Amino acid sequence: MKSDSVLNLDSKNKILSEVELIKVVTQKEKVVLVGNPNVGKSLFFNYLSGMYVDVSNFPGTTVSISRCNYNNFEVMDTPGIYGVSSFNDEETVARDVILDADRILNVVNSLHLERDLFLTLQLIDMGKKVSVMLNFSDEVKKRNIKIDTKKIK
Ligand SMILES: Nc1nc2c(ncn2[C@@H]2O[C@H](COP(=O)(O)OP(=O)(O)OP(=O)(O)O)[C@@H](O)[C@H]2O)c(=O)[nH]1
Ligand SMILES: [Mg+2]
Repeated sequence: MKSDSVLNLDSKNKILSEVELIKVVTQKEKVVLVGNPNVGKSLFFNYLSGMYVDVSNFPGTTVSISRCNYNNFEVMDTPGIYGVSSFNDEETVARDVILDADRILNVVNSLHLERDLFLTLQLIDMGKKVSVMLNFSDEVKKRNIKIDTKKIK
């Protein structure tokens, strides 16, 4: 064997740590849009994605999941759900995608906070990082409703 093809332990470790570093740099953070039906998840997803969207059925189901890249994030759009208790295919798929996510962007309809925050509590209980996006702010403004966002935190 030629001497230049033999690596000592130090060089092997150096290469391995560089591979790990490359993995960290290239792996995008997975952000998943989650929320009740018709809260505006896809509208926001379309805004982020521009053109390049990959839509595929979740394995073994007819439920479709859309993916796109946005800056350093891989963003996924999920079907609308009221809970994550695997009551139907949509909930099962959403739960699996959530479990694999780094961060959840929970879209809520600000006019239906009492209904929508039920799912928010379930998401927080799953132990994920959850950010809540208060959508339908135009309707809130029109109706002169004031939301105390500090209380939601
Ligand atoms: N007025 C108003 N309408 C909105 C807003 N966001 C979304 N919509 C409308 O709400 C409807 C549903 O939006 P989608 O983006 O399809 O909602 P979704 O959460 O993806 O729905 P599902 O995938 O069926 O769960 C559409 O007609 C949107 O144009 C908003 O902030 N204000
Ligand atoms: Mg949608």
